[in-house]
Formats: sequence, C-alpha cells, structure tokens
Amino acid sequence: MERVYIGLGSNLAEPAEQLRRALTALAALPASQLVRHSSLYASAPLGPPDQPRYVNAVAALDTGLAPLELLDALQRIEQEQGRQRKAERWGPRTLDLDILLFGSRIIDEPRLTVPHYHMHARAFVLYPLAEIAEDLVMPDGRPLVDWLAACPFAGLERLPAPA
Ligand code: PH2
Ligand code: MG
Ligand code: MG
Repeated sequence: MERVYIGLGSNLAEPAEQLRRALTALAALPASQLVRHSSLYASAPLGPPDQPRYVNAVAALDTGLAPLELLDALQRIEQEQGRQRKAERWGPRTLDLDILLFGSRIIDEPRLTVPHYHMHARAFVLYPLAEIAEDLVMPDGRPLVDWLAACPFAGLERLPAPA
C-alpha cells in the first residue's frame, strides 16, 4: 500500500455535491482505503475568469493500485460524473480528480506527472492538503510548510461542513 493524495475540484452542477459523490466513489475503489479528506474550500477560478468559482478538497488514500491503474480509475469516476474533455485549458468541469502525490515517487510519463504540476503554487491544493497532512514531506525533501509559506491563502474560503 502507498499513501496517495488526490486533489478534487468542481465548478459545475452543484460542485460541493460533486465532491461528496466523488469521495464516496474513492472510498469504493478496489485495493484501496480512503484514509481522510479535507474540508471543502471555495476559490476564484485559476485560468479563464469567465467561469464559476471552484470548490476544492484533498483526499488521502492508501492504495495497492499502480499509478496508471489509479489514474484510469479516477478518470472513470470523472466520466461517471459527466466530465466532458474540452480543448480549453483550465476550463469549467463537473469533476477533476488529480493525483497530487503518490508516496514519495516522482513520475514523469506522458499520461501522468507526479507531483502534480504547479501544486506548489496553488493555495486551493496546498491548504486543504496541509489540513489533513501538516507534517508531510514533499518528494523534493522539503516540508509542506515551506511550500505553504511561499503560497498566500489568497481568497480561499473554507466552507462549513454540511449539517
Ligand atoms: N482547476 C482548473 C482550472 N482552475 N481554479 C480553481 N480555483 N480550482 C481548480 O481546481 C481549478 C481552477 C483545472 O483543473
Ligand atoms: Mg486540475
Ligand atoms: Mg485533472
């Protein structure tokens, strides 16, 4: 088993509900255990500004799946929740599931780059991650808190848990 961190994001069709459904789907993945997940956070869109705000969260999963097996499984969940792949970069989506970290592996393959690109600069990734794994050490050997110190909380809004 390896500890994997997955970034969840949505800005279409009831984003918070999309994330809750996705967490249920992650908990049902084969050879895997959902360990915990962060609160949900709302933030302004990064990329094209003419799209709704995003809701983001991060989940910790222990898995016996190989990285590309996990990627296939995540893409299946995205599709089941109505994800349509469009040409526009950073455009709106019902569900985005990104492998942020896979143990301490560094993966550089055509379909998969880990750690996820730009995660070191994205508040909507780093703050939810820190909420569930504050002592994390990144594959480059630096503690997550160093990455946080360089990344302002900037406009993130932690959403209250549903009643
Ligand atoms: N995802 C994108 C593009 N822009 N902005 C925020 N705030 N959160 C996201 O998850 C996000 C985004 C494409 O993956
Ligand atoms: Mg993404
Ligand atoms: Mg993605």
